[in-house]
Amino acid sequence: MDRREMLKSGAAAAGVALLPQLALAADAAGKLKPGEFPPGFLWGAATAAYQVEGAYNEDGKGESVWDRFVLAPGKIKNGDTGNVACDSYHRYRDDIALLRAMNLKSYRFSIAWTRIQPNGTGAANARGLAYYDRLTDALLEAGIRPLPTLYHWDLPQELEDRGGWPNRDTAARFADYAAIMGRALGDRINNWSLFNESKAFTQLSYWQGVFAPGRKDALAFLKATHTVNLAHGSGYRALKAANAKLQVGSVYDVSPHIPATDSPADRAAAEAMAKLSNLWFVAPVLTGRYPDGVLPAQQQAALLGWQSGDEQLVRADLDFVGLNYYSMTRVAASAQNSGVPGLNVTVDWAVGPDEKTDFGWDIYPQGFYDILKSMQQVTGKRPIEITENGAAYNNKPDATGQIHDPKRIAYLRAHLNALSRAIADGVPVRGYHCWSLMDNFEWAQGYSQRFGLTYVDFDNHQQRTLKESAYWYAKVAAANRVV
Ligand code: IFM
Repeated sequence: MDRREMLKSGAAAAGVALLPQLALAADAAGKLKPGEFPPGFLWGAATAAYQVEGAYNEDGKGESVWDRFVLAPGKIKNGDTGNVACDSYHRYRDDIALLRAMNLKSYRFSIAWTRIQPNGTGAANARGLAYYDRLTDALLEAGIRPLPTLYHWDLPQELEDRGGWPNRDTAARFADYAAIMGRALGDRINNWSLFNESKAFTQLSYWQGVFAPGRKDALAFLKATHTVNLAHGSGYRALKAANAKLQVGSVYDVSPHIPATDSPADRAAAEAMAKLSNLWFVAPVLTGRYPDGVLPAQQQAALLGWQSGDEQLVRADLDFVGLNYYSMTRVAASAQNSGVPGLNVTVDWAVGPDEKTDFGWDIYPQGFYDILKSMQQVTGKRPIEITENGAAYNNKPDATGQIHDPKRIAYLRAHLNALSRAIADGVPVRGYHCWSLMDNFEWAQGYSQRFGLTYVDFDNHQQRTLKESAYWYAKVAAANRVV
């Protein structure tokens, strides 16, 4: 058996055997004690390309919208950029050592489209592909399942110049890119995610204007949502055409939407916003239909740029669903229109009575349980993976160099207990990824918000130090229960 063949069989061990595991898990679920997880549960950690890789212009990489956006004055706290970030492009072996130190068996990372197609179209850049080839092989050698996301927000700038996600053609470009990746790594990577948090990036990038490319145009946002759904369909088909055995999922950020008061207006606003945020992507992808009651029915097709036949094109019969959970969302009715026709709402993540993380987000573990139960009504029997959950706490090393982050441990403990309860109550969750493996570039917040289990010293060659929470999480993964 040559090395590549060995890695392929490693891939089988690290990933393909998930279906039998899941059956086992479903069997065991009802018998779980509080804080326990089913046998074979996958423990992991997550990162994303722009947030950790650095090497923003190496080996033929093209410019992404984030490479451009961070240069605009005032967009990113302290003027930070992801040019170097955690330097994972050069230090991925150190990152894998961190995963191993934490007894983790799954690594969720993302692929930078601009390393593969520098301008978003055309032939693959061999040096960019080679990086993900090396990363994949090194993970498999370490017995860790690679779980790549194709799109974690770093659109090639050239595609943005052609209209970005509001331009329907971007869905076809995404499918070309997905096909390249499926052909290049589908022999060793079995589980693929199409998108990360379609809701967050379309709302923040095209509606609120706080993420790259910084557009504030509610109508462009609506078009973007539909192109992203078309790209789910086209990307799914492209991966399956590249290799019919691939298991294809996508990652959705979900959150219970709680009315600010009990008034009928606030309740209606929360309900509409919940549909726009929690269901707007997963529902069309699984059913071919958008949720009713968000856009005025007569205008919906025009607002989305919907064409006849799209009910088939958006469909992707996902093999698994990734869910990210951080906090709840409070919603109130507003006198002003949000820019989206028919939607008069104000939204706030941090006005509840609960304790907050350092980012100011409400800590609400019950919401994790609630949203899993409600999403299961949409996703049915499909396996779910928690693809992100975590908290920003900005603890620094003490005099001995150790990082004590008891609040992160408390946050994770409470959320894992809620997750264990949801699994015991029948939600088919097969894995959990903490956000994040390490401190990294937190988008508009730059390096000011630290989500990592690992401390990264950005002033000292990106030196990595496991935090107290990492040692705790390692014990959880080894014991397969909350400790
Ligand atoms: O850092 C982000 C990640 O890129 C997507 N999900 C939320 C995280 C914390 O804000």
